Amino acid sequence: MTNTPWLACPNRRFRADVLAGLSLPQKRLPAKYFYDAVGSRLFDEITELDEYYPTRTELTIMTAHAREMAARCGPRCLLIELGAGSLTKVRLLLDRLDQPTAYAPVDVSGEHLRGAATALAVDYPALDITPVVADFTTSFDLPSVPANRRVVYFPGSTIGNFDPHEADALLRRVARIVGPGGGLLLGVDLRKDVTVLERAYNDAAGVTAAFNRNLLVRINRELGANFVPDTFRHLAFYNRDQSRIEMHLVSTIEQRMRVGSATFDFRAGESIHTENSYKYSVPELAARVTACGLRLDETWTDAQNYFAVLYLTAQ
Ligand code: SAH
Ligand code: AVI
Repeated sequence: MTNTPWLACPNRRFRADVLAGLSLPQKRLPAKYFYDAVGSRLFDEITELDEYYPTRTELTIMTAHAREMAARCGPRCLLIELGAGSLTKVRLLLDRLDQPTAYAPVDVSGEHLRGAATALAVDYPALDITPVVADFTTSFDLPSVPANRRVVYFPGSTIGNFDPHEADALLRRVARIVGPGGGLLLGVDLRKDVTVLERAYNDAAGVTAAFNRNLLVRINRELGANFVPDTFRHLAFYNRDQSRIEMHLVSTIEQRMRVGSATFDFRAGESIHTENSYKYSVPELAARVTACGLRLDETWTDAQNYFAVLYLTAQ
């Protein structure tokens, strides 16, 4: 299904990234590793929370404008979704698209993706669905079907989980994948009141905290580590200078942890930086995408200007 070499031996890459990240002066772990089967389920729970406005808001925008979005995609398109998760939002688009030739959802969370694709196939029996288990920042295979246009659907503001220079590289990669005249339908979370932002990542039920700590549970299971997740506190705050929510796991005690044969010392209060979630303004984003070879054709937002969905054309 994919030619991404580390997916043939995913643990080796996971181990190398964890060892490298925990060796940095500010310990860091890549956010993509949140998404094992449990992490994907916890993310789905997050999307249902009152505090987590992005999913609800993007769905409102999609519901109101799916017809216009589908018209932008045009007839007989190959639809490629990045970070596809549970394949929920795309249904609004699929319901309006004019004879899509195929749909290729791409995600690192293999078990979750395959389950979601099977469920989608029941509801869309005529649709050619090719799930692709891959890291979308690397090269991956796509179905070779004739299509009038390739369109990448990249919802959820997952673009915000990449540092700006990585986001630019990803946008350029998308422009290459779809080719000149191809499209990108991009969902992006916008800057807003800090209280609203911080509430979204500090829910009262502790689901986001469990999602954050699950990374340690996964490292224990897959890499033979001995983290005690309860000795790490969930921390999420808005960094105004960088326009991003930062998530950390803060060691509440001084401790030495083992990952395989490597050891890592933690001071009480020392953190592992686990995720950034950048928040953009539409003009800033328009400038970025233009510099990456994409033309902004249309922007849809909600009444509160919390979230935006953009249609872009590769030049
Ligand atoms: N698109 C869904 C899910 C967003 S959660 C929504 O809008 O609700 C982010 C998704 O991106 C997860 O399913 C995760 O597994 C996937 N993901 C994160 N980084 C990835 C990467 N580098 N390559 C492929 N998938 C990735
Ligand atoms: C997938 N991504 C855009 C989510 C976000 O809001 O940054 C992941 C997430 N992290 C904590 N809550 C949700």
